[in-house]
Amino acid sequence: MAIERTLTIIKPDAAAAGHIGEIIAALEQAGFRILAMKKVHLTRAQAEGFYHVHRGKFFFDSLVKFMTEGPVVPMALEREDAIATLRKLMGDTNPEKAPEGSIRQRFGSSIERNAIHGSDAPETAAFELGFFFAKMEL
Ligand code: 3AN
Repeated sequence: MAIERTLTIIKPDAAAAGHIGEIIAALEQAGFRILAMKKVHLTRAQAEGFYHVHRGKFFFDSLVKFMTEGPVVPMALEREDAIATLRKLMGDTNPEKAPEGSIRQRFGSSIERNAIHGSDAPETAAFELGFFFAKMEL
């Protein structure tokens, strides 16, 4: 397996609830190296741009509202098989279906307010890393 990069975001629910440290600890314990990290409060236009693939879906407006309600913590992560490993560590989109011990099971409260984002494929990882970080930051 090759070393890969992926983008994660600690979402506004988990950031506001004081779970940033615990989520970073879980990521580091799982072998992820943090290449870059920031704390930002997204504008509506930025959240719409980040989630452009979901435009038109019934949950789009609500998702954008949620993602702009408070600061988020995007991070560029690196490890072997990073994309699939992070998705496994996060658990199902719906925290009720996420395995015991996964980040969404521990910190998520609904299918929308699910604590963490992780890129789902190499192409999306490339887009999402570039959305938050300049080349010289990585
Ligand atoms: P994932 O984050 O697990 O890849 P996506 O990409 O299908 O899930 O959805 C992006 C985000 O949209 C989710 N993290 C969640 O916050 C929200 N979302 C997805 N499906 C729903 C839904 N059925 N109802 C409300 N929000 C949803």
